[in-house]
Amino acid sequence: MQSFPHSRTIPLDAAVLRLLRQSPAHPGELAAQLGCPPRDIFESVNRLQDAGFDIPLNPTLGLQIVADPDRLLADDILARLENPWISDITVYESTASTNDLVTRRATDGSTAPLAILAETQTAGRGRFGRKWHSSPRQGIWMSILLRPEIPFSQWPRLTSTAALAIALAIENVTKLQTGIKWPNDVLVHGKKISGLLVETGLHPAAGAFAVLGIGINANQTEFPEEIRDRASSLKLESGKFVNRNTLVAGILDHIGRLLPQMQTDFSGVLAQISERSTVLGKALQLHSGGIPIEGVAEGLDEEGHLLLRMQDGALRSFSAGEVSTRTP
Ligand code: BT5
Repeated sequence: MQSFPHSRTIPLDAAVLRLLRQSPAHPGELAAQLGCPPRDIFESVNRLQDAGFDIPLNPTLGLQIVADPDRLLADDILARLENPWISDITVYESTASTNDLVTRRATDGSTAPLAILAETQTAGRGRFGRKWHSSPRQGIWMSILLRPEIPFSQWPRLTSTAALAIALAIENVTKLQTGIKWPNDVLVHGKKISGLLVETGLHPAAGAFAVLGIGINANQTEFPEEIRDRASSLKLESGKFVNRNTLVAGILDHIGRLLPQMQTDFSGVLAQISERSTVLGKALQLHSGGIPIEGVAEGLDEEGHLLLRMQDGALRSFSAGEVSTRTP
């Protein structure tokens, strides 16, 4: 069995899952590896079986994971993380909005990075108070508490950085090509798979915080009438069921890697976004409250703002809004 340096920085059940994913093992081997009595391993395996894993004990090979449950599980996400920058992960069966739960943790004074997921949201929201459909057990509805160490004026970088993390994780897990629609959507084959909602707040002692809300359609096979023409899921686009814990771990790994880059080399992040942009070079209408503005998207500036060439030849930069392709 391979060495396992982080084994006890994560909970026992996560550590057991991680070791068993490397290779089947006998309970005694796991106990020795994890520095605990064999009885703890049996109890852990019982808990994992109760959570829906199928882990039979083969007399020759030992314990082996033969089936994973289709449930979001904090231990399974932790077991799959390669970058242990985040360790506080909680999964709820149902909540109004995971952004609200994380905001509450932040206003209660939590400082460490943490993530909250729910199998469904009863009042999931998008930008401008719009509804976000969060069907039970088919998607990823997740919010992350972050305190970026950059000036507050640069915090909008978070939205683009998270969009890139989602795009990269989707590409790794599904092999699909992704598009990033400025500023906060990830598309596959032109349809919306994922949306981002970044909200900020202030705690008197702990300071400013950001709540990064991520919605991803993973395994839906149908959508409500009002979004059917624009929305899709990874399963519909790839034809394959997606293990959501694998995708969550992939997103968290990419976020953990990209956050430092966002602080020191944001142009490197932007270059990867530009490669995937679905708007650059296109004639667009931008809605940001008030009269829609028309122009051609020429690029992203150093803060990720959209640069639009106006009809009078001027180049203007926009930090937020909703874009649609202009029909002549
Ligand atoms: C977004 O807003 O795209 C941000 C969505 C963020 C959702 C996450 S889930 C976890 C966390 N908790 C929350 O309560 N929210 C965050 P926006 O760009 O405003 O897009 C909203 C629009 O997308 C809606 O008006 C619909 O047209 C469409 N839409 C709604 N649900 C969708 C879905 N599941 N898939 C694709 N499009 C959807």
